[in-house]
Amino acid sequence: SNKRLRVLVDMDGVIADFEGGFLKKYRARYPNEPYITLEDRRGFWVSTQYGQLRSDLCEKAISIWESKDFFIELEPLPGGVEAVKEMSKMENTDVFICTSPIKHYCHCPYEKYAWIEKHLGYDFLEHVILTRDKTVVSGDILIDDKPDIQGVEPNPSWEHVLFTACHNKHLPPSPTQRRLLSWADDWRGILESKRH
Ligand code: UMP
Repeated sequence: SNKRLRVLVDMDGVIADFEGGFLKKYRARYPNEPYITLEDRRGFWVSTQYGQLRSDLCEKAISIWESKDFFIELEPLPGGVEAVKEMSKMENTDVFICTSPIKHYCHCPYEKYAWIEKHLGYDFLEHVILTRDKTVVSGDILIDDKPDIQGVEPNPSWEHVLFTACHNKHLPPSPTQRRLLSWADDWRGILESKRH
């Protein structure tokens, strides 16, 4: 077919190192508190696992990503920015960054735009979708590290390709959910498969 392909790429845990940035700033701010290594991370919600470690650590974890400069200072994940630039230059391909801001909105939405401008360039701001509900966004593929993506639309148009992260790498393989192990994995092949 000659239809254009629309690719939605998540930000935190896919092109921006949320988990690494969190752990570094948590340990710096709370040097005497226990923490969870990236190797021991389980479950999408960092705050939930910290709350299970000790109940007061849930709000201490949240205080980290609610702080000014948390999102803008996240490091790019290996190969992510390069992959997004490459796919956006491909013929018949439209790429959007599709990311959920936290509800503590004073820094996060601004810093997400600033991160995109810094790493992908000013023109890429035309290709940013901030939404708390990705099911209402239409696309052919959504590359996202969250295992269960739900919202008001029960049948989203996109195929969710699970991007491997420290918190999801132990999940049993699903017969219905394809994975991208990293940006060194065959993302070009996944895009190609959706053009047929
Ligand atoms: N987030 C939380 N709590 C957590 C972990 C992440 O609120 O324990 C935030 C960070 C991101 C958002 O803003 O959730 C996840 O966005 P997506 O990766 O689903 O786009």
